[in-house]
Amino acid sequence: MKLHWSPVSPYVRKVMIVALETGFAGRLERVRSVAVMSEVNASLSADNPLNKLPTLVCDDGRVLFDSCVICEFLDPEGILHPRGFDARICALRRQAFGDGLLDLLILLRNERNRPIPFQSPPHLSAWLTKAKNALDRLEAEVPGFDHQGMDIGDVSIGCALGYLDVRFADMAWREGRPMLDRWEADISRRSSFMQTVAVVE
Ligand SMILES: N[C@@H](CCC(=O)N[C@@H](CS)C(=O)NCC(=O)O)C(=O)O
Repeated sequence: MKLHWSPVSPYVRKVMIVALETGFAGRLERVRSVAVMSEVNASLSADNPLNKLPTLVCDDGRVLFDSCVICEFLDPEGILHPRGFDARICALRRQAFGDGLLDLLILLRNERNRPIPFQSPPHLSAWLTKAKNALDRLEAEVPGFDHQGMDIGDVSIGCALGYLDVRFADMAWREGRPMLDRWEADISRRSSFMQTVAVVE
């Protein structure tokens, strides 16, 4: 299976963590692909017209995106995707929470990278406030996390926090959020997280 991959994409990291946890990592042929909002990557777009990472080309020719679909595909036994209804909704909600935070961070980063005269202060301010509100809510939710096992929600939230460390050190997200800080420190000691730490080229 061919995975359009990048060493710094947090959504790709989700997929790699799941693949390592479920035993599929060895079957993935990682192809270094570059995806940015302002350009079209012809070889990536040939597989995925949305031009997004991650994109998985299966051995039977099916092309899967986005990260949620790929993660589910790589977890046929439900190791990280609980089968029971309540546990499943809880895990999927937390996955949406982590992915939603990431979506905000990607928007912020793209806007920050534009030349200053073209940046939109209201958008920057609103996205930053929403990201901080999301982090505050996660801090409040940490006591309710299942601290024994790991599911797809943990993977997604862990990747969002890891991305903050890589791209938004100035946000100092750990300050005033001690429970989330400890939780992230714990999950980032897992082998699958350690093997997929972002590498900024
Ligand atoms: N919801 C998607 C988001 C994927 C995404 O936005 N990936 C970024 C890279 S980190 C991307 O491909 N950006 C290029 C673009 O939006 O054109 C997922 O979970 O896979």
